Amino acid sequence: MQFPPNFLWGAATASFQIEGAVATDGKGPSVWDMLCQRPGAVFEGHTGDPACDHYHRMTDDVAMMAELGLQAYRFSISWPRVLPEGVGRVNARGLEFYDRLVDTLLAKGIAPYPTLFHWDYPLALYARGGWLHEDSPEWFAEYTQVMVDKLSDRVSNWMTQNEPQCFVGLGHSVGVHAPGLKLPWPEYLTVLKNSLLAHGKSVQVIRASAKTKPSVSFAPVGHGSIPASDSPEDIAAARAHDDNIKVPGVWHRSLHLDPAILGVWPEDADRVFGAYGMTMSDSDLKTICQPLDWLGLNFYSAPTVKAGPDGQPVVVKYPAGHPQNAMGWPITPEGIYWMVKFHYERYGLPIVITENGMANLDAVDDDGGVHDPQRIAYTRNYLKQLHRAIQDGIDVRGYFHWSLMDNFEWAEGYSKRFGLVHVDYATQKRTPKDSAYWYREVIRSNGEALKRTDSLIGV
Ligand code: IFM
Repeated sequence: MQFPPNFLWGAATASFQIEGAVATDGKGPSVWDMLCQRPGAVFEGHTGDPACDHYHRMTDDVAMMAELGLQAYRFSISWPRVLPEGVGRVNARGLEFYDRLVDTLLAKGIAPYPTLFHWDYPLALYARGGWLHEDSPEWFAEYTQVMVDKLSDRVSNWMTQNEPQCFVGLGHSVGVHAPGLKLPWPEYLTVLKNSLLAHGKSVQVIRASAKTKPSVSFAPVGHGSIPASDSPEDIAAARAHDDNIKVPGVWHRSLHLDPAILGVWPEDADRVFGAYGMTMSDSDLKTICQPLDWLGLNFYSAPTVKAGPDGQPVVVKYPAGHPQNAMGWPITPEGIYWMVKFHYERYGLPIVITENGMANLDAVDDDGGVHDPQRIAYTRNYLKQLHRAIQDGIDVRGYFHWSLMDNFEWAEGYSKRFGLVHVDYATQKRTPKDSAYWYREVIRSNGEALKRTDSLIGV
């Protein structure tokens, strides 16, 4: 079972989830620092300090990545570490951290894949209105310029934003992510529009200023419904379940991807959200829709969908006891196949899986190892389905496991462990789990190791 010759194997993290050092070397606070102080917002009051203390342990962490055979590393840049007020004054020490990170990765032969924004929005800009402010797209463009000027002589692969559905929807409508707002739909739509304009302007800046030829994308949540059967009706229903907007909601894929990739505001978005006064002009869409080189997709779980008597999608409930991860998310390997298929058919861009993995109840065993056969089985089965998609002609170019190491899982604090590497937060000891050694074998064999079903290869 071979993946294509240049297939890229990596792992991913995000700044707030691993760096710690939330007020070190001139870093400004982010909206996540603020939300962590709100009683009840984050599991047991956990905060971003010290997380994995990666800010101080970066060199060793990169050495560990090299030992694990990673070819690429997806990380995010903390906007307020670089621009403590969000715009204006640059914090040289913050910038220097990412400069060193890139050099350290390159010295180990690991390709850097930075994401400009993975949710740690500068608190100073939030105080000025945040994503509701009409200047917020420009603020993001200014920040992009700083990073491109600094890193683009060595970095060519850029992602603008991670999972806009989450920071827009969970942050500004559902209220469980920072900044913890439950805005009415009109304001939600303003945040959505400004985030889209910010993405577009950011791509423009990257293309205009990069010193090496850039390859640009973003990393939305990948939705994929699994058809209940191979019948054309069920397949059409599963596709419609992902594409159609029937009621106001924050997860609709096409609210983000249609404007950014197709340059259109979906008709059913107009129908469902039209009453809330948001307008999307041709000139907005022109700014938002910039050419992308590939599409990053984060994928974890999918519903199964069948065609109802009228052909409309109906979600089929998973039976009691269906496998799930420690977040309670159903384990659905086939979902990644349908997710990349439906996205490729609708958007036509080459795809990179920018996140995929599972939270598990991992602990260090008496023998000093961390044995996580569930994560190995999960990843093996998802990767086999990804391979199936490639065999079917879908242009998938890479896979980043989420996550390199256990980290701050947002509102769940440190209670959920997604890493290939176990982190003891009290001592900061890193212990590669069995899955890390297994993944190294998968990378080394370019997928051939997936044919084996035992969990101990490479350990
Ligand atoms: O930890 C998150 C990540 O920051 C964004 N995607 C989903 C992961 C697991 O919840």
